[in-house]
Amino acid sequence: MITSFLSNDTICAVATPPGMGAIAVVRLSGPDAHDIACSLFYQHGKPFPMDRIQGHKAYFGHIVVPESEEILDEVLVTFFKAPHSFTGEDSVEISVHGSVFVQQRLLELLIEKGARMAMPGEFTRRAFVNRKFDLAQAEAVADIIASQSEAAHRVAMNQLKGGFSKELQVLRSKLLEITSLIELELDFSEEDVEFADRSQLKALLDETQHHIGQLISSFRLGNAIKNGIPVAIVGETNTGKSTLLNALLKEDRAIVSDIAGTTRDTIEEVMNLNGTLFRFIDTAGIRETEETIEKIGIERTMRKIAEADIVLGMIDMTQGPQAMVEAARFMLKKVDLVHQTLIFLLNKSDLCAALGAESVALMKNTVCEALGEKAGHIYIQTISAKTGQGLDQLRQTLCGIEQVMNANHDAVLVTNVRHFEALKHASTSLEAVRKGLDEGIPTDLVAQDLREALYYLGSITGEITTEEVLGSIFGRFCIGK
Ligand SMILES: Nc1nc2c(ncn2[C@@H]2O[C@H](COP(=O)(O)OP(=O)(O)OP(=O)(O)O)[C@@H](O)[C@H]2O)c(=O)[nH]1
Ligand SMILES: [Mg+2]
Repeated sequence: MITSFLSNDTICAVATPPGMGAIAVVRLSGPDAHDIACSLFYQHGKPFPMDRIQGHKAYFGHIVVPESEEILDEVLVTFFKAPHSFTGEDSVEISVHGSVFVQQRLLELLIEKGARMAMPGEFTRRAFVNRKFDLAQAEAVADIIASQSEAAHRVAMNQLKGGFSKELQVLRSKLLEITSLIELELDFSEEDVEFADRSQLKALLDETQHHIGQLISSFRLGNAIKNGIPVAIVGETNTGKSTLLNALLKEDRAIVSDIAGTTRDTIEEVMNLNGTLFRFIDTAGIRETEETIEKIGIERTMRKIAEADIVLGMIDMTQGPQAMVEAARFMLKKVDLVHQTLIFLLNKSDLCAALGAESVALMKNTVCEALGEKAGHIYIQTISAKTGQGLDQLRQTLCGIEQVMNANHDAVLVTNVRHFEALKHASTSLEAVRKGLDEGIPTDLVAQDLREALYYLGSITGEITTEEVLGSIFGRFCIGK
């Protein structure tokens, strides 16, 4: 039987992670939550009377199996009265000892008394339905649970507190203002008169478009904070890219060999450095090849270079100056220095320590020749991925770059792909509005594009939404959340 998400029955689930722990929390929410809990919760050998329930208060007692009157566990029960709960419904949290048996048995008892097992995300979904928060905030709950770094947590927390939703409200009211100006024209369209002040309309439109544009461009940083700043390790074959990935991770993640073309596919691993997530991407070495699979791997390398915020350009110092210069020139052409940071890593310093300073100078010259003034944005370091020489300095450089990237951290950041897509759609619709106004397209058609923009903004906070969207968002939550 498929139970509707919107049904108004009482649901239960274990809210703590699966398995054994010191304690576990079983959650109950819905119209019968208090009734069901009181039928199992005893104090001083007697069922806890419903009329003694006070919201936000924890009571110590026992869960008693009704037929046998056996005590299942010593528990702490916290009651919440609607609407003052996470879900907005009457709710109960029962803290039991963390035995898997106790958790399971308690769930069975709750179900016997009329509750039903919650589906993934159903508690949060009820909170959304009861307007405890909007959809963007509900998604922030999932992000907080998943956050692996201080920065990711901070961004998610800001979204939960409504920072992003407020921003959207501002945009929405601007769009409504534009709509009302356009509708004024529509009302008088019979008389073929342009009533609205077109310059005011266009200025408002540009302002809104600029605001949306800022949110769209914040996604690159928002996404980097949430999923790790993408750092692509690229270079010719056998330069030591996989050795570097393994050294940074301190584990043998990627296969290392002296055969050129060992890495075929990209390998990604996330690592927390000083509270910041970095997503290191080891790539297939770049060389001329006719081999089909290796070619696909190299194409993928090129895509990963484009997606990265930081590119680690690996160069094998033992190759000699000519090859080094060529490799550096190749990478300088591939990296977009406006949006990306390039770090040249001159590897295998253990084999030619004496050449270190000379190699760095050679790279500096090459970079200066290619870029002139802009050369300052490029880092050059010698390392030995094998012995670990220079890795600490590399970590420091990465953290330093992250600090610069995060300098304007107070701004609201878009971190969610769904929001990013919706904003891009809204922006396209607004572009059409602007074009329509410029080209004198009939006002009712322009109004249609405007409604579309409003629709996309509304879809972010869930004012306008479909069952399918809700299902896919809440389905990704775990049971009990
Ligand atoms: N001496 C020395 N050898 C290294 C160093 N880094 C890598 N190597 C060796 O260089 C060879 C190639 O290393 P990999 O890490 O597989 O190189 P790669 O760049 O991933 O190569 P592909 O995957 O083929 O593109 C291996 O034999 C490594 O042991 C280093 O710092 N010093
Ligand atoms: Mg490799």
